[in-house]
Amino acid sequence: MPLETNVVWSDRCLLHEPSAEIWVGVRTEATEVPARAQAIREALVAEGARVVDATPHTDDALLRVHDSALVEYLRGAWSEWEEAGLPTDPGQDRVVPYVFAHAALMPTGQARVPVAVWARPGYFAYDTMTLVGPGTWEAARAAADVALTAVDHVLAGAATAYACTRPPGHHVCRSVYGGSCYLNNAAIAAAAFADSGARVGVLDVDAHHGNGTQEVFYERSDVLTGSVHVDPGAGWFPHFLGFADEDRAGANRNVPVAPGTEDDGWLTAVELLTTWLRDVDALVVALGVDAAAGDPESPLRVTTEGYRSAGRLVGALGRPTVVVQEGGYDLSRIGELVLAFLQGVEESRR
Ligand code: SP5
Ligand code: ZN
Repeated sequence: MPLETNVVWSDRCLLHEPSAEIWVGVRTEATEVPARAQAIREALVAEGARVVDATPHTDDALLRVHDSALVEYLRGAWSEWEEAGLPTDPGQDRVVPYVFAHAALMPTGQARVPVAVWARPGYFAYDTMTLVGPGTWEAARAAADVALTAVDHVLAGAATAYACTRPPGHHVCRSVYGGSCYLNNAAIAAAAFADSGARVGVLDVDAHHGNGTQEVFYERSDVLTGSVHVDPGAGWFPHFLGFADEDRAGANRNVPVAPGTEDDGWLTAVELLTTWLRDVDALVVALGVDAAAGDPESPLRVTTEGYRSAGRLVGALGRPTVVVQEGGYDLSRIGELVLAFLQGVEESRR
């Protein structure tokens, strides 16, 4: 039986080429590469999925989630870097911070955006791994359109839509970016649903805590955010966030799991969150498949069948659902993992 869920796509998402990640000061090979999206698309098309192009949306939808200063910075970051000559002197071909606007520097107030082009990224980025190059803005902006188009499909009556977003988004806060992410696609989708009057749930199954989505909706009771992820207390990104005690007004739920967790433990956590989200009107799934065994960026050991079961739990909620792609870095497995999840969703809807 062919996959019924439409794949929302934009070729522009391929334009971001991070080239590297600066990790502990060392330039290491990038993992969040364009081939990820192509591998997913191929696997879904091979199962008969229909690919639909994203339609343009205005910046208004982005500004429901992000500070305009962040959006404007990202829009111009590459060109101001290039115009300042930094690609030739000192020879850095990607925008990368060297100083950071650490909160403890500013006991009496907010930092100013620095005037030096080389200092500006440290106001908006919170790590050195998330590089900006010539195509980064166009790709990130296209990914937001992909997520918003998927919401349109569901609001028009589709049970589920899959947003093949890249670069990913769930580590981006209202005003700062990081974690290989630039705009928070899942949060933008959730805010669009909420604007239609729905009470929204975000279920984040990426191997890493969805810290950006948590921060964006922390003060909002109309959007519930739940995340299952490898325990930051065991030494994993995003390190500062993702602990179980971050729930405030009952609108956020974190379920950290130990490194090495397999299907049973992970699915117990997923089910705890789907049960918690059972009364929402609409659901956004932040679908990272980096929790899979063998993924280079996480120590979790979920199988393809585990992702299928997670999809079944989501489908069983019977809610209008937008699935937004997040992480997943094993190019040989990423397609089958996403496919299994989407098949699981469809199976329990039948
Ligand atoms: C969207 C998403 O899954 N972002 C996760 C980013 C987590 N990156 C943490 C990187 C930690 C160091 N990785 C070492 C490999 C060097 N390339
Ligand atoms: Zn991840």
